[in-house]
This record gives sequence, C-alpha cells and structure tokens, in this order.
Amino acid sequence: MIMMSSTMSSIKGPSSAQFNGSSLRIAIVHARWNKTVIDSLLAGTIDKLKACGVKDSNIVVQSVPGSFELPFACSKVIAGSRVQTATSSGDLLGLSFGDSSTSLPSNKELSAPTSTLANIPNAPFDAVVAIGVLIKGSTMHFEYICDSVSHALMKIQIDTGVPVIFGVLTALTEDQALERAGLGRGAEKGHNHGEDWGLAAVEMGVQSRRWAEGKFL
Ligand code: DLZ
Repeated sequence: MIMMSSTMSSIKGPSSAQFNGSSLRIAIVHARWNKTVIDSLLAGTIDKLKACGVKDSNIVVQSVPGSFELPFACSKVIAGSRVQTATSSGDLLGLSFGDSSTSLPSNKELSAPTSTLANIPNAPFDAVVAIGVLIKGSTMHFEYICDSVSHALMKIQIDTGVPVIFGVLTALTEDQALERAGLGRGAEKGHNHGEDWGLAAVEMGVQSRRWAEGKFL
C-alpha cells in the first residue's frame, strides 16, 4: 500500500476550470442551524460567485430554519423565479400571463434564447446552492436528515432542470464542520468548501445553458 507522507499535498478536490458567471442569476438557500459554520460557508460561496463575475444584484440569498427545510425552499425558489420571469417579460413585452400566483409558465415559454433572457430583470435562476450544516448527535436524527435531504436535493435538480449544488456538510463532529468551513480550531484552519460550491454553481449554470442550446464545445 502507498502511504502519503504528511508533507505530501492531498490529491482530493476538483481540477480547476474557468467559467464566466457575468450573465448568471444564482440563488443561495441556507439553513440557520450551526450559524458560525454557515456564515463562513455562505461568505466563501458568495466570494467565489463574485470572483467569477456574478453580479451582486444577481445573487439572491434566502434562509430556512434547518437543513430539513432546504429541499422545499429550493423547489419553491426555483418555481418562484420562473413566475418572476414570466411576469417581468410580460411587462416588458406588454403581454399578460394571467394570474401569476396560480399559473407557472410552461417549459416552452422559458426556453427563450440567452440574449432575450439577459434583457429580463428577473431571469430564472441558473443554479441554486443549498447550504446546511448537519452535525451528528446521539440519536438517529442526523442519519435521517442527511439521507432525505441529499436525495430530495438531487430529485429537485433532475425534476426542474436547474442545477442544485449540494452545500450540505454532514459532519460527525463540530471540529469536522469547522475545518470544512476554514474555521479549524488547530493550526490547520482547513478549506472553506463554500468556495467550491460557488465555483460549481457558476460552472453548472454556464454549462446547463449551453447544453440546453445544444452547444457541446
Ligand atoms: C433538529 C435539528 C438538529 C437536531 N440538528 C440539526 C443540524 O445539525 N443541522 C441542521 O441544519 N438542522 C438541524 N435540526 C433542524 C432540522 O433540520 C429542522 O429544521 C427541524 O427538524 C424542523 O423541521
């Protein structure tokens, strides 16, 4: 077996790629449990979104009590941004979509070319980052929430066609959570995983628009 020496850097993590997020609109939905860790992850996510060119005004942040509420909120936020778009584009074009509180636009209405969407003030979200911090306690609560939330978030992205970035830490100890938010108590502060989630949101937002248009180069 090959052992890594303590001086050897880790091979874990994604290889780097550059994506321009300047035309993207991104939602972040975060839980409020374990606030210290959440705040750092949220800051890391927003830093990287901005570093990729996502405009402040195109980053929408919403919060929920705990991680269990994340899937419901992500689903509603995605649907709500589509209603916003329908309403905005109706206003711009002098069209009426009827009662926007009850009628979601069909996929056909949403498949406008990028150039058209870019002119709409409230475009549908290109990606959603779901941020939560689950820390194992003494009961099975942790296992149930980790399992249900991860499956539900996966289902939402497949069902809606909007990438949902899995920003949920499933830590066995407080120290594990802190280290994954760059807040380690020891000499090694750890890496803020929020940064990876910001980058992933931009990459998936850009790529999913391109793939939807049949562009694969
Ligand atoms: C109840 C609970 C517990 C015990 N632990 C966490 C946690 O570590 N991280 C988290 O995000 N939320 C936790 N919650 C709250 C649940 O996610 C949820 O908000 C409540 O059960 C209400 O549905």
